Amino acid sequence: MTTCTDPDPKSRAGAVGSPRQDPLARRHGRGKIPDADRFPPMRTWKVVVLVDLALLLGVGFGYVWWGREAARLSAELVEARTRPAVTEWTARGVVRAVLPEMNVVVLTHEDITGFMPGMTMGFRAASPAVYRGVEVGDEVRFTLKGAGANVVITGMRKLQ
Ligand SMILES: [Cu+2]
Repeated sequence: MTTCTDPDPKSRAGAVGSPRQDPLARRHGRGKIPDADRFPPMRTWKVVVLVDLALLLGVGFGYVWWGREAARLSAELVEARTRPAVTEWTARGVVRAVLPEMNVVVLTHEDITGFMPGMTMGFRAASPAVYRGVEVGDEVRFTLKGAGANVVITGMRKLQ
């Protein structure tokens, strides 16, 4: 007899299994109001899910795009760091040989500050025009241009 008159609400909640006391069942009852019929809860859920999906896709694609962009930028940065800068030097030298078939001029050149000490060596010419009119034994002033060891003579002028 005590169980039927138990005033404790917690023990009543234990009877939630019955459909009359289920809060969801009560909600369904409210769904029968005409206004709620015009905008069924399912449609709102569909919209929310679709918007969420669209946002997720948008953010996902943006993330992938940004990831690729970041990778490309860092690769470019590494390349720019390792690639030697294009530099130009001017020095004096004496022509030892002109090899048009190789497009090379052999010069004994003075110290080229910041590049190499004085020596005799061959340089590639940017074009045959560079050594046109230049003969073995001529003292010349020449301009080198390039990056690292990859340099060419871009100009050569006979002195005196
Ligand atoms: Cu040299």
